[in-house]
Amino acid sequence: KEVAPLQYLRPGMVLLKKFLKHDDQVNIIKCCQRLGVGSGGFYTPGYKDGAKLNLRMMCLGKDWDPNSSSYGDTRQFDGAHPPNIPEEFGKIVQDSIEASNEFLKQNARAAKAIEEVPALSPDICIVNFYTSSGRLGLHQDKDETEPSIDKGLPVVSFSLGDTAEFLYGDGRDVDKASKVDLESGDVLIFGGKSRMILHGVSRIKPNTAPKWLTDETNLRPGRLNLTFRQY
Ligand code: AKG
Repeated sequence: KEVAPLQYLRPGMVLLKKFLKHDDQVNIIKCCQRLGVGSGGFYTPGYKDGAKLNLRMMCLGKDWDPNSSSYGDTRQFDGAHPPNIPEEFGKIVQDSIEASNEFLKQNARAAKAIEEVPALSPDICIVNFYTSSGRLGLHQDKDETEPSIDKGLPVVSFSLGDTAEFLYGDGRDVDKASKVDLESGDVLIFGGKSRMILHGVSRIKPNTAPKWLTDETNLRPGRLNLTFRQY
């Protein structure tokens, strides 16, 4: 079995480069395209003051409302129920956590501690689509339940399409944040000691999606990101 290169970014944070296989990438995009035009599909979220987020969003499993920073079973603005998380997505999430733990065990000495990413039963997936001008400010994912956050249950993120410049760190200063490219097929996991890191997307790099992916899915220029969490 081919082993994907894994990168240890900091305690609790692992990047699995090109972990999503060719067929997985195509299937995930096609599935999001199908769900995205159905009830509960993509919309442009906005805040009460009229500011719009610089992306299109769809929630699976539960709805996350950026205005109230809370989860619910239906969307406030149209009453739609979020579609279920497709089973095959959940399987890839489990596989990615197992792969991270294998890697962490092998690298225990380098990391100076034995760490494990806690298992996750994702019941929420937020799907974001960024066009080339899309971005997302530094923030923490803190609207899940206290037990979920206290246990450090990870956020698992899939990247598809164009590459994102992803920022992460402990403070709100963008200039001091660390930077890593998230390319199509990459899976990023942050849990444990990194569960509350500040993170965001500073830019999307145009024309970086693999050609085979856009050919096979007709994905428009931009980036699709899925983040799985447990409420
Ligand atoms: C979020 O949905 O909370 C994110 O931070 C998404 C990050 C990304 O697009 O890589």
